[in-house]
Amino acid sequence: MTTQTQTETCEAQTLQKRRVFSGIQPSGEVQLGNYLGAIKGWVERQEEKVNFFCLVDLHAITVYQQPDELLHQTRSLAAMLFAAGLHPDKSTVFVQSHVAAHAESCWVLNCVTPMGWLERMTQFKDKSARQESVSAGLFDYPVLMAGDILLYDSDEVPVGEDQRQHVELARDIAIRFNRIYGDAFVVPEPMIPDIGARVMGMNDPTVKMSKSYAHIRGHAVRMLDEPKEIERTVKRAVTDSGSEIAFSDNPEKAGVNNLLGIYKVITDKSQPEVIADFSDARGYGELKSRVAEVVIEALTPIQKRYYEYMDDPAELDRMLARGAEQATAVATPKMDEIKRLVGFTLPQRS
Ligand code: AQP
Repeated sequence: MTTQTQTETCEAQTLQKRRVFSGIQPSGEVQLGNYLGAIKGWVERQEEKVNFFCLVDLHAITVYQQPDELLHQTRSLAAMLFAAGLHPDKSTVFVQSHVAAHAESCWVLNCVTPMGWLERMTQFKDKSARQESVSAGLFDYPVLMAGDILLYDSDEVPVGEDQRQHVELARDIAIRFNRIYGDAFVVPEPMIPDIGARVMGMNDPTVKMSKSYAHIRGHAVRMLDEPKEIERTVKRAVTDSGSEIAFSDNPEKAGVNNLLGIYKVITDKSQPEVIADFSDARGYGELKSRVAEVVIEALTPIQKRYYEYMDDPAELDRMLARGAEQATAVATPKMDEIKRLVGFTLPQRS
């Protein structure tokens, strides 16, 4: 094959690949739910798609973040994503505030989004109930997220169940904009994993495991927890007074169901295989020990690579700069298209 034919084949393959966008907030220590519900799937499918993965720092400040901590958390999250297996040759990994089009698109989309749509968002209701003072940014969070997704003509948005409503809102906003101003946006689809979509708190299996609760003892397995800490958290996980180890929708069995779900996603086994693995288990104590074992086994190599990245901040900055450049090359022309459709004048560029 000539070099030109090779390049053409490569471009044709890239054109056929579906585009994926997803984001994660540098709003605290990454927890097992973020990994199993989102990051693990991003890594496993990065070969098949054209990927944009964004560290959404603009979203993070919708709830106050101590500035020094935000700075650390953003670098730490980048190191974690690369350590988990995102590769800069296969995925564009970048920081949201490095690409100006994200904030710009949010403003334009704000002006086509009815307030009533935002008032229905359950995450806003949950998060605002926990704040003393609720920012306009928190209310507007889903519109910024719509801008993130739509700027990249994303076909798919892989997220955990908690973000489904926001992706559906992004679809509605795209359809409304296209109808008012003309076809600018691809209407994206949420991609929610069957299991792992909602990892629940170890201390309370009725509440989603969350970075914001990660400081509460026993709530989360954090990605950087040492093996002993992971073991302690899993062994203390709330279960029930029974002894049956089975997948179940029964709210009383939510703790056991959560542990089995974690085991299933980490080991990539089917439900019958998981149940077979525990056929000889003597009670929940043994279930917990084995779940802790597979979690530790999965996280240990990620932690090792994480610390290697954190030891080389200059390299981490270079990787993020490369991601920002690639993302800007896609987002800026899209933003220009949006501006033209809305009727804005575009400044002359040299
Ligand atoms: N418990 C979870 N189970 C499955 N998936 C989860 N995700 C988060 N928690 C779970 C998924 O992780 C991705 C990144 O999440 P995010 O940082 O954008 O915000 P979030 O959904 O609000 O996650 P947290 O951990 O609860 O953060 P805070 O506490 O800061 O709000 C998303 O795909 C999400 O679905």
